Amino acid sequence: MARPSSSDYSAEHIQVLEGLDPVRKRPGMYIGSTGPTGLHHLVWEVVDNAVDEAMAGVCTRIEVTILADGGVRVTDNGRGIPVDEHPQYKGRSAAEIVMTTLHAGGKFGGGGYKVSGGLHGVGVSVVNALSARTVLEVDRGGKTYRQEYAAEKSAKTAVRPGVPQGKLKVVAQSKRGHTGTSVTFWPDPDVFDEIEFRYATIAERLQIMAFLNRGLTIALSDERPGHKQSESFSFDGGIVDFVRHLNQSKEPLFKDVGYFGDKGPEGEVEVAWQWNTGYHEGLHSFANGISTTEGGMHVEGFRRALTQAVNRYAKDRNLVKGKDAAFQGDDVREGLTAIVSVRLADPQFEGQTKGKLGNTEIRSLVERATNTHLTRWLEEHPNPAKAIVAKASNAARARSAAKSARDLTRRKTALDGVGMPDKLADCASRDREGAELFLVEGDSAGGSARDARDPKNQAILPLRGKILNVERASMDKVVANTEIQSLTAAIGGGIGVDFDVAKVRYGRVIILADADVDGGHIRTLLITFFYRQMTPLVENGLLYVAQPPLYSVEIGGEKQYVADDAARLRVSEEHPNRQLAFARFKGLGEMDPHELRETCMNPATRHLWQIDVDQAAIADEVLSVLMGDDVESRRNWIQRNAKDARFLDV
Ligand code: 0RA
Repeated sequence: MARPSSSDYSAEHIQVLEGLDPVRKRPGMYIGSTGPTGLHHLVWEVVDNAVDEAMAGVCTRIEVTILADGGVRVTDNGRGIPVDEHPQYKGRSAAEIVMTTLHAGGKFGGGGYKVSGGLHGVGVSVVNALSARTVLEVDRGGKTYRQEYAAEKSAKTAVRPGVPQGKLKVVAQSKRGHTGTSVTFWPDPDVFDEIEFRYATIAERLQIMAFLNRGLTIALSDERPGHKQSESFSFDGGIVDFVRHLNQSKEPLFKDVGYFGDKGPEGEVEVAWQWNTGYHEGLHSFANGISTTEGGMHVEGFRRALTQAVNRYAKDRNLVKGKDAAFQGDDVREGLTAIVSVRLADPQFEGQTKGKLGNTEIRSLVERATNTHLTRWLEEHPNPAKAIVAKASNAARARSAAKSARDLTRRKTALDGVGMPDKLADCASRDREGAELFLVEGDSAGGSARDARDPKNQAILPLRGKILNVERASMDKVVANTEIQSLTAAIGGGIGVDFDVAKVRYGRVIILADADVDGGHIRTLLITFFYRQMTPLVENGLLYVAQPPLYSVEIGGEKQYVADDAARLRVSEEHPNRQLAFARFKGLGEMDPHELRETCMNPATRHLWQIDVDQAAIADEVLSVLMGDDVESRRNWIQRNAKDARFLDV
């Protein structure tokens, strides 16, 4: 994947030219959407171009600025876009061609400027096409060049995107020996649903880019009034620092972070790893700096070699006994945090969200390299190696214990109704569509809920206290927990890898917990449980949270329910001339059946939140990452990251 030296590049390499109209007509084809994701793609596109320069070894610093007027500037100290006249276009500079023609960007023919993948690498011209105004500045050959572009709109003709407002001109002498490119753009409000950039979104991505490109400095600053902030990312350890960062809030199993880098004709691979004492696999993979959330060939190669290397190590040293001694992949990866980053010339992104790397040749490269380097690392790090083997042994034991426990639950629930938990007050109807299961905190609230329900189609299962934090427990403990067993039996679809959403006995599973902080914690625990152990239940939209009010108040002889303190404030403001007497509910158990029915159970009057996968992931994150932090920073995190997660109320 070696790239030609900078002298190989010049204007004649730029090829395949097409105007910008198609981008304007179908923006989604080029940037995915015209929502916030697409808007931020504009930034990624320009930054990717700058990072390409860094990968070529000719750029050390990238600055991203969100300007006070809402535009974004990306400046790098790379070679600068070529400014000489383009051979096919007399009188037009190569830079102008790069900015105003499709597929001309950093992409060159056979001679090979590196091609980024997926939605990226479409070229900086796409950014120009979707901006109201763009300014290019290039430092090269001792001079500073500048050209401006604009979307020209008139009543008579269709919009003409990215039209040069004059030629590329020398505007100054550049600083001695300095080269680089600066692209400033103002997204066109006629294209995007909204044009407000999110600092946190940009910061998160720039940090990942800095992790993936060791030694590169990426600075971000926000100059918008009321948003003023800045930070700079630079990691001498690269993905080793990335792994440390991910394991920061966890308990590492040993202090070393393993690392290797290797290359072959297929491309380059870098891997870093460390285990923590938890039970989840945190494997993050990238291809050409783009996150491959669905995995792919690089991940397959790594997993296969990892399982083999650890098994070989354990067997050679007689660390495992018995005939079924071999670890499965899952056993070895329990508690693993790892980064797999590959670079290749022609990445094929596949799968539903184009998040899966399809290049088979990269699988053998990663597998071969992992086998060699990880095997050596295990030999050279005997204490970490023994800790990894011990952890995998425990995982294997837990896996078989969990399987027996699951088999037991399955036998118990094999016949309809038989083996249902004693405390389940089931509903009469066996029509799954209309049937609802309420999970209620505590026996006393369970009693109230039973009185308030419609026994035809509403079932009640009281749960005692806080259920296990599935983030902190191994699978065998999860399956052995009695509350989880009743839950699993009542729902009827099994648990974990065996879960079958077609067997679920209810059309809705509704979490009903108090409106206070403890209730919030119970909701978070339960949502995380469903997210981890009954994922399709969440994916199919069967999980809900009921929102019991915190107050009731009498206004003009009519009783109103008030969800929370914010709502209480609103109600007070709506009735400035009245002294309102808000009565606070201490808990669900204190509501009379009528109140409980009206607010949580009667479909005509209750308020339910449907929990989708994104929201469930937030709950999961709260438990896995943030439980050590104080309530205030957890709230801030949720506010920044969740669309709406008031139901968590941590
Ligand atoms: C085409 C050719 C070369 C560099 C670039 C484009 C380039 C594009 C962008 C966009 C943002 N920053 C950029 N930096 C470089 C090769 C340059 C050479 O031959 O010296």
